[in-house]
Amino acid sequence: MSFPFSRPAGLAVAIGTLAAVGLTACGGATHAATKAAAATTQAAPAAHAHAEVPAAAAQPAVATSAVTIDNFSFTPAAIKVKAGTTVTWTNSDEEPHSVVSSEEPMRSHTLAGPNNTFMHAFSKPGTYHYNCGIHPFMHGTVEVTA
Ligand SMILES: [Cu+2]
Repeated sequence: MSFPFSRPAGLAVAIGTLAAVGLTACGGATHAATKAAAATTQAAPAAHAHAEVPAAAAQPAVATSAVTIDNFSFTPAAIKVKAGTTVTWTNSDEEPHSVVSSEEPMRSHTLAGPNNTFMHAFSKPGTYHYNCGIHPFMHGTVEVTA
């Protein structure tokens, strides 16, 4: 690209004119859409990161004695009960699951179909981790308070 101006002032005018032309040419819907797309692209990773923070954080234990197994997860994953409470797990999935723990010795039958509940009484205070014996990636905890 060459400018038919010899003086710096003329060059500045030419650049200013080109910039104005560029803005004008870009001033339509296409430019607005590009800006919107750029804004969306920048906002998306931030929103994604924000969404991951609560999921990664440990969830507070819910005061309940009923755990539902749904979509390959124990819900709530962390519960809190008083010592002596009997906790009931109910499998709402089509898939069979079980409840197994070595910290609080318990091993349920396979929860499936009409035989889809398991009950276990927790007598000693402590925090007990358990998992599904069929899907070890399914975790839960029972916090037993005095
Ligand atoms: Cu399972």
